Amino acid sequence: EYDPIKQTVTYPPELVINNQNYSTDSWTNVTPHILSRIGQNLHKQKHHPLCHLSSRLRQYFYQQYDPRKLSPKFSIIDNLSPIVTVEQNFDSICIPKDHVSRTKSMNYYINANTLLRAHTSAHQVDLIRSGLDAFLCIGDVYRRDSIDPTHYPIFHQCEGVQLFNKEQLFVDNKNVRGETKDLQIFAANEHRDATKQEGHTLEAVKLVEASLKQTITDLFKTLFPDASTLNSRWVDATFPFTHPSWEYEVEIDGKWYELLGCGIMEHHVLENSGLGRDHIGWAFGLGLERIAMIMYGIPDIRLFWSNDSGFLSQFAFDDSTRSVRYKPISIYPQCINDLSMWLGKAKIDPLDFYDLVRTIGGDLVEQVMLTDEFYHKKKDRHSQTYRIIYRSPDRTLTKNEINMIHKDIERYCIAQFGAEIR
Ligand code: FA5
Ligand code: MG
Repeated sequence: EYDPIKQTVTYPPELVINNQNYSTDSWTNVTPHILSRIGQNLHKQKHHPLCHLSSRLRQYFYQQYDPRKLSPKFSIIDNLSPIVTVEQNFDSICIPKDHVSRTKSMNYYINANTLLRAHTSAHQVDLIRSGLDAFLCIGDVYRRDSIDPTHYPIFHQCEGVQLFNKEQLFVDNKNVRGETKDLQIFAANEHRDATKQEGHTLEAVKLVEASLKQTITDLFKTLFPDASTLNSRWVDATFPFTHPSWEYEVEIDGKWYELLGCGIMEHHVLENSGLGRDHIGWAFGLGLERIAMIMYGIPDIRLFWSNDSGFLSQFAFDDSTRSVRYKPISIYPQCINDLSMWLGKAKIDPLDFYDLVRTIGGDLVEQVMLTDEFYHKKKDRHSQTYRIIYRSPDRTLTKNEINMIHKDIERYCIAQFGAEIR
């Protein structure tokens, strides 16, 4: 039996996922709601908007040919299992042992060693090891996160990586005798600063940066043909596995949206992949939902999981480059319910509360916020108020239906936290 709060007490000793057995332990925190979505592979479901977008990414990158191999330069991998090791998701790409992104409160762990990948970067090292020097890796990723119209605990990413050796990088920088021998990717005395890693020459870094930014900018021009109206910008960023790093943002209706993170790959990642001091490369990771929402005008991230024909039928066409705008069938009303409660000496971790609400309310929950929190000295008790906004993405909910869910949430809070509803 699943108990969203005292998860460890009630997990069976083993979970069976995709016919594989995984032992559970004190790290286990995957929820049934999440497990039920493994294997749905929206990015491969015919006519699904995420599948149309995947096809467009594929088409864009397949245009580039490797003149020596007479085959597309980029390999495209979209079928890797989302169940990965801690080594793959974090260690292999140099995420420090004490980094916050590793915590139970941010991830869905199956056990202390195994989790649902939090990003497609988990596969960088394996794919480079397998011999690839240019690839896309597309798949579902899982994170415990806030609840609102642009965040969902499962979304899809596309990782892109391109590596260059000296000949590939300096191909347009030959001297009059057709040689590149005076140019180097690596030099002994180079130190790390804001513009580059230790050991890298600035000229190599700048060429890779230009290739990365050119690729991304041109990709978005292709995805949004009327991009003259689309403002974009590069924002400096930090990732443990790239340096320097950037985020790419676009402006829609006066708001800036982050579409991807990217940068020059940390040389240690290439070393972990078995490469020596002869390659440099770029990597990016973009969110498919964010782009599809802009491309099709889809207002709510939960719609991607809708089985409603009113949604899916709007994408039932074969030509993925077709430009369509999503038309809401009608606007369904929101229903706002507050839950105020007295707790004991311990507060509820909002992330635990979000999981609880998502587990009980499923996709009928649009947004959850902690709206008030205080400590009453005399009573020696904490108080928390959460606002839960219910709305179905594709139908009108009845009052009764919402009340039943809301009452269930209250019951859990009473049973598990000794909460007293105010
Ligand atoms: C990453 O996941 C890095 N692995 C990206 C990367 C790859 C950087 C390679 C450098 C090199 P981030 O957590 O920012 O970074 O997520 C990347 C993109 O995924 C975001 O820009 C956004 O488009 C999307 N994304 C992130 N969180 C969510 C969410 N909760 N819901 C929907 N999309 C999301
Ligand atoms: Mg980010």
